[in-house]
Amino acid sequence: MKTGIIGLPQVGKTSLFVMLTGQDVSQRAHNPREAHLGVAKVPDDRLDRLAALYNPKKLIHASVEYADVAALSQEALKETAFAANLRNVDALAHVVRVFDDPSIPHVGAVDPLRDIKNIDFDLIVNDLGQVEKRLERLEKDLKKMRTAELEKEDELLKRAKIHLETERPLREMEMTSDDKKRVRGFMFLSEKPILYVLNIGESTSLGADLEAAVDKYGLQEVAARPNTGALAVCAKVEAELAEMSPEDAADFLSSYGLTESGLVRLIRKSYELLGLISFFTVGEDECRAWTVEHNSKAVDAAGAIHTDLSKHFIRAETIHWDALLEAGSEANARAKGTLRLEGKEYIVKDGDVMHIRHSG
Ligand SMILES: Nc1nc2c(ncn2[C@@H]2O[C@H](COP(=O)(O)OP(=O)(O)OP(=O)(O)O)[C@@H](O)[C@H]2O)c(=O)[nH]1
Ligand SMILES: [Mg+2]
Repeated sequence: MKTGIIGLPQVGKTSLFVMLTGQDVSQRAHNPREAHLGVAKVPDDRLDRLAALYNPKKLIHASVEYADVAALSQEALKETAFAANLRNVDALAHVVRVFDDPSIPHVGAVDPLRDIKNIDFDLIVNDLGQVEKRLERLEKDLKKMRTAELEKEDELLKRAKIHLETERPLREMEMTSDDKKRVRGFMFLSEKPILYVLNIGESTSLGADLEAAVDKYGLQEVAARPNTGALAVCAKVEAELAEMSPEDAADFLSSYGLTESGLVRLIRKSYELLGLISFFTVGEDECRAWTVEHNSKAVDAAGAIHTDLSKHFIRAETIHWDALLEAGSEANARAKGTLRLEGKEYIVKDGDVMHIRHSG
């Protein structure tokens, strides 16, 4: 999974990127048209606790890729390299300025809703340009030859055009899975699921402020739209957290009335937004988290590990992570009957531990 970090100038995009990936970008000469690319480990307490049981040689968390691009504007989007960096991501994280700091200029007073509308507008205009170009081409092609497929595409893009012209992003347009396949090649920017990340200032009541931020800035309605989410983080505090030992970080968090870092909340929200879940494989060699889509079957989960495993799938020994911890070992769980054998069609649950039996 790859997420593109977007936003207006100087809102904290790179700060967020550094907090997520732990990558030091300060020393790198940064061509503003090139993206910083980095990988964030998906923190998962469940996996850590399973690892404590197995003491494996390797512990592998799931990971998410992030691209930190230059500030977004209609002009920037016209540049092929800039737009290309964003087209190939699965989701967008739009960093919105809330923190108050007179030394860091902003487009005006702090107004998250205005900034959200403006950036969404730029994405919409870019998509509209693409749709219009394709429709012109289609009109010519349809004069030469009418095929059912071309007509369907024409109809869909006309509907998309009307939708975009009313300043609504494509992520809010109803599309069947066939429709989605038809437009996949365009990699429309306003179609991508989006998470609005409010970057709020430091305060002594940070825990409460983070929780209240979405309501306070009137984003409840926006956040409830299809394929959209919102949450608040404090990039400044997160940057400090990133440099601490786990024990110090826990103390530091609780001094702000927090139990989790913004990083954990942000990644969880992204998973929710993209409809993703995690399952685990465990053993003395390796404990590992895998990412699959919500409602995946056991055979698809096997395929996420290796295509051969889905081909030669027999059964999946399955147990929920907490039941395994409670039993203390797979043997105990088997004796208790909490370790089950599931078939290909079993719908994997978030937090399942699976061992795929195969004939390959
Ligand atoms: N006071 C305060 N300053 C912040 C916060 N987050 C980021 N900043 C500062 O804002 C400035 C811009 O931060 P960046 O992370 O570089 O922002 P950016 O969006 O990547 O900026 P561009 O790439 O230039 O558009 C830096 O000086 C940061 O230290 C915050 O929560 N509070
Ligand atoms: Mg930056």
